[in-house]
Amino acid sequence: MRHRAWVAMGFLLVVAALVVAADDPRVGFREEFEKLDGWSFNPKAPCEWKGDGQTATLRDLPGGEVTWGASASKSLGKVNLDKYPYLVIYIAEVSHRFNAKLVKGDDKQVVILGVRERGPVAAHVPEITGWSGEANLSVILYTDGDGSRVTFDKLLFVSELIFVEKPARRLHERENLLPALGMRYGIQPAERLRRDRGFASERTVYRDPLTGVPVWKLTNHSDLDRHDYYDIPAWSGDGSMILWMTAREGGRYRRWLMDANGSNLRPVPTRDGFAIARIYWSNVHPRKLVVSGATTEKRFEIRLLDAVTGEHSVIADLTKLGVERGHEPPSRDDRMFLFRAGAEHKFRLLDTRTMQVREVATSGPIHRLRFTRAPDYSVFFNRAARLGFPHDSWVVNADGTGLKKIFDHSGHPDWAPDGHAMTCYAEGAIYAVNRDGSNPRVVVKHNAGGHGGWSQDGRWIVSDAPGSGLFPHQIFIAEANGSGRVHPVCVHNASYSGWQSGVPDPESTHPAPVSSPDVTKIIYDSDMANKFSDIYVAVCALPERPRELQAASQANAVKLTWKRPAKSRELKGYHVYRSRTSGAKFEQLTQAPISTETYMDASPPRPCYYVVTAVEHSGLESTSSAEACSDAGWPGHVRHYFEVEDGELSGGAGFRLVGGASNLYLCELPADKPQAKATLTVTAPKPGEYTVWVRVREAKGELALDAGASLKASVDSKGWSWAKLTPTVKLPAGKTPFTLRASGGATLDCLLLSTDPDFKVFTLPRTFDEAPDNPKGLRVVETGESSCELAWEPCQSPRFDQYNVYCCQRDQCMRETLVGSPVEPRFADWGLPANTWGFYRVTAVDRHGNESSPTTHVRGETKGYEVVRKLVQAESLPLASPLATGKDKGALGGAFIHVPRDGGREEKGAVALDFELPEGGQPSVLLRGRGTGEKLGSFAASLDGGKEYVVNLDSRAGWHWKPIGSLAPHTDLRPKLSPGKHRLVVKPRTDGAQLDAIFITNDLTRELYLPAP
Ligand SMILES: [Ca+2]
Ligand SMILES: [Ca+2]
Ligand SMILES: [Ca+2]
Repeated sequence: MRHRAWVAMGFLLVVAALVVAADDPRVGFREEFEKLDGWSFNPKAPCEWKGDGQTATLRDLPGGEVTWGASASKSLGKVNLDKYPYLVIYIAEVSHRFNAKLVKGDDKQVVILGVRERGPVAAHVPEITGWSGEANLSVILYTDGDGSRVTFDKLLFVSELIFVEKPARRLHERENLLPALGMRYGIQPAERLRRDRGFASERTVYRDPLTGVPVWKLTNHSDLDRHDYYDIPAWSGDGSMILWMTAREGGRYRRWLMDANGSNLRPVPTRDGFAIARIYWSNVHPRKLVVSGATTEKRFEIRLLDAVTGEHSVIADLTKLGVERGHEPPSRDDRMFLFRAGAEHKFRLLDTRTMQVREVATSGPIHRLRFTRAPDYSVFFNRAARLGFPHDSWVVNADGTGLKKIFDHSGHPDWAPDGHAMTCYAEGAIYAVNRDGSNPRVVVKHNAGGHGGWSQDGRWIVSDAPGSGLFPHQIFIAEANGSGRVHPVCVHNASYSGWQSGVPDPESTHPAPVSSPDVTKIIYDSDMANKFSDIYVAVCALPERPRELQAASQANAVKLTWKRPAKSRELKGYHVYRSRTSGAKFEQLTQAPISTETYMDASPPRPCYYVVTAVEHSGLESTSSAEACSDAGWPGHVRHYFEVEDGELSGGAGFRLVGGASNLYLCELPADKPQAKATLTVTAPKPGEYTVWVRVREAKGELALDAGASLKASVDSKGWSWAKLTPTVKLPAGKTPFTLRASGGATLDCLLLSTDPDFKVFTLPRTFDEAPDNPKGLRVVETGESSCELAWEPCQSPRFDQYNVYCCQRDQCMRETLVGSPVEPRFADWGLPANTWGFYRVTAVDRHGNESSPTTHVRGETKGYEVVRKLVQAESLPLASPLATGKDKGALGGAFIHVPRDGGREEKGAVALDFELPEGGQPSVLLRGRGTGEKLGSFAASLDGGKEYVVNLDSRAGWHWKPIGSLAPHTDLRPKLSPGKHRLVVKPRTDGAQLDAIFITNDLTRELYLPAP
């Protein structure tokens, strides 16, 4: 199992020091597990229930119908929840996951979920359940995981919590939504993941638990991965590539690219040794980057860099211009650049057409500096809250005139794409204010907020929230038009940590969402899988579909023409589909997306029906265009679909983002808004008697359609269903307005119009509901100490999008978990313990979400090796002058070593550590320490007299661990050491640098949660 020994030891100390007195007045109910009577068990889930007079252990046994865990339940009698609202369970041991439910009458609710660590865990029962007063309660304690085990020490209801009793996660709160990936950590076998152009896809696709929209976890690496920031585009202008940052090359961030579907992870290509300092996507060239940096001759230049070929061209030589090296994001035409001027109250503006630099005075120290995005190059800055200056928002013209304060606040500011207004966070709300400072207004008040900015179409404000407010731990979009409506997109579950938290990069724990060029996707960061963040993308809309499809009959062929969608910056091309039956059974005619708005179908069967879709570079595909028929007069039946929310929604009707809706959106007709209606225009290709169906959810009462005639259906449905309206309606060819109302409230997805009254409508209006064939030839290619590589035959379906790889610890795969969604027919599972085995199977998924049946299982088994894990206290090593020992409660062993801060000595001493690696290999070396005062705590380390690596410990973060350069755990660049003895030398480089401990390991599956006191 995992190596959590230190964590466990730390916890025992806390618990030993803590005795809950029997007469504690805060305790209203107590179960100490001294006796084990009164408990009952699920007969379908065999388990063992054993006690030792102080604790009770519940263990899942093999057999039975329920193979995923075990449960024990007991009636607790009456508990006064007003007086004792907290349930606290002291867990002495937990092997997998522990959960608890409370039962009151018929109401059964999860109150504690997914606890993986021993210790007391608390839940505020009234807040979670809505129950109050004196209640007759039963408790169900259950474990997750085949063969899982949990040992209980105490179960209490208390009036208030003491300091060790931490509230449990709420549902959706900080839950790792891909638990199997959270269990896989350690060293990625980079050599196994190399592909032709870059590294293999790390993408895993899942559904958000809140809205059901697809979410792509794009990186799966134990070191830090993040995108840049909420106001800096992550996608290239055409949506084909993502620019991101990763520390996987050891120690510090480097800029990498990936394709928009999550494949081909690779460093940004550079040439001639040009060292990139700043990097942004060009606003003009869809696949180019604007970078600044240094040449090998120490010239500082701004360059235009082709992200595909790596070719550079120089935009400006900064060496002689007297500007600072780093530039801010360029103007919208890439012509103007902003530079800070150190601590001075001014900035510099470079016009690359004239190569003139203008100095512009500001009103105080600058915190953020940006163009407003208006065409006049006006500049925004906010003042840094220091030296008595407030944190407020200003604009100034490019020529230095018109300096003006526009708003008294400036939390996370961002500008509309046309520069007409700014938004920022203030007083629990997102505010918008015009560029001249007029009309300050609340976009949405949600009481906790975050980083947010405008979508590139100006329609939305995309934002995030920490664990509080109206949208805890969520990414949401607010309508920028002032309607006040907000649409949750997904749960990010990032920790939102501060600078004192000691997490490796606090900024990477703030999701900082930013949308893609066509606003179909939102990228964000989250550390939910482990402390070292990863990049996620939530799908928030499908691409727009092609317009005005026409079919023209020509001799033996049919020529199709259509119009490019209005919003199509990310468009890769189109797919053309044909069927003999209107509305069903379409086959894809195009293998790869085509880039023209025309298609010639030679010798099709007649009559036949066509639809066209738009596909973006990420692989997302639109819903189908309106149908066209090969023959005039539309022989055969008509079956046409329309999205209800595309209509005009009025009287309190709104739309909502829901993963299960045909195009991710539906129309909401609230029960308490009798005037709510949706009016949409439908087009009938020929006159006739039409039947209308509507796809509904959460619908009650009467659904009424005014289509000139009046149609009705009685609805009563919580889940999705199709309501058939009666009677039929006689429609002319062409357009007819339809108005829909619901007497008891309903949500409406889409509508089907057909001349075929007997049509069996049961699926989504997607044209394709057939799953691809399952992948063939799944086999284990190679296994290592911590990895298992699989391969299979490529999927042949032209609709193929990705594979899903599932893993489980037993062949029934009752609780198998998703571990990856690669696009390649190969996958390396890694971060596995040595000497362990599991079963894998793989499915194929198409662009419409249809998933094939799985392959049969293959068994993968990792190899064993001798694990070395050496934790050495710095204070235990022989110290050379001027090194001295210091004491601190936060240091391991209560002590550390340092160079005392008594003024700039040349010689700072060194410590040497001898260790042995019996099998040799590639060890990781980490230092625990901190800086003091303003300075970094800086050390140099070398192994066996080799190259010196610098490791800088941030003063703000307190005591923390950091890997040494290329001895970082998560890189394949670590030196290979021969079996036997080795020597590590660590030298302080700054006065006041404090070294607490050194950790050396060859443990490939080591979690980076290192020991803390
Ligand atoms: Ca990561
Ligand atoms: Ca819909
Ligand atoms: Ca120590």
